[in-house]
Amino acid sequence: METLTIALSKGRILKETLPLLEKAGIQLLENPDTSRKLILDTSDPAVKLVIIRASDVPTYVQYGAADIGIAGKDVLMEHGGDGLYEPLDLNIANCRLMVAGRTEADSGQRRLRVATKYVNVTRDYFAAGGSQVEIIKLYGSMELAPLVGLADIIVDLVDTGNTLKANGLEPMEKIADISSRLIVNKASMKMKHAKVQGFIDTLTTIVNPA
Ligand code: PRT
Ligand code: MG
Repeated sequence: METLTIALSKGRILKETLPLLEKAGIQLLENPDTSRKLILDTSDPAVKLVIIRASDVPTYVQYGAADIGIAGKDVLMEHGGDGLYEPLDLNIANCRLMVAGRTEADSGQRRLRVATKYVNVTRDYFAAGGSQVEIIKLYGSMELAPLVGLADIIVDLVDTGNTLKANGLEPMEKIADISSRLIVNKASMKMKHAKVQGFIDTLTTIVNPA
């Protein structure tokens, strides 16, 4: 039997993906919140989900460890598009990638320090604007960096803006609108074409009903 392996992350992406899969007739056989399994069976014996870190999803799909993945555009911009097709915007887990800081941020003569986990995107964004910045790579809680003097500004995701506000930070510039995308391994697209294309078509109709 030809199987389809779909990689995605726990948390908001899984939560917003499950209703789409259900409309496609695919249900999880166990509760992902309580299960410790990393490979989840579904009601379709030919479809399995693998649950991994959000930032690892493009890597699994690029190398063919999963045929299909669901990843935020932020993660895809940072990873680059090697070995991947990106056929469908799922319009879930929407937010914005922004520059934020304290309005009075002023580094004086030295280069602005920017804390972010999006090192590649941040470098390209400031380079395109002609600014030389020093980038400080963090793995989380970027909002803390300006408060403790680690950085002048941050590049992070913003949804409601409540996290920025709670930490005395303000949105300054929008880098990109973000949503989650379906990504497909290029070899799977060839070798399992009917199955993969069928899945893309089904989800396309669910996400963009005529
Ligand atoms: O932690 P890990 O490395 O496993 O991954 P992750 O933290 O990136 O995973 P997860 O599940 O938190 O996010 C997965 C994806 O969800 C991201 O890659 C985005 O594409 C998408 N997404 C959508 C968001 C948000 N909205 C979001 N608001 N991801 C994170 N946030 C965080 C943001 O970083 C900030 O800390 O929420 C906070 C801001 O929210 P507001 O509402 O206070 O503005
Ligand atoms: Mg997280």
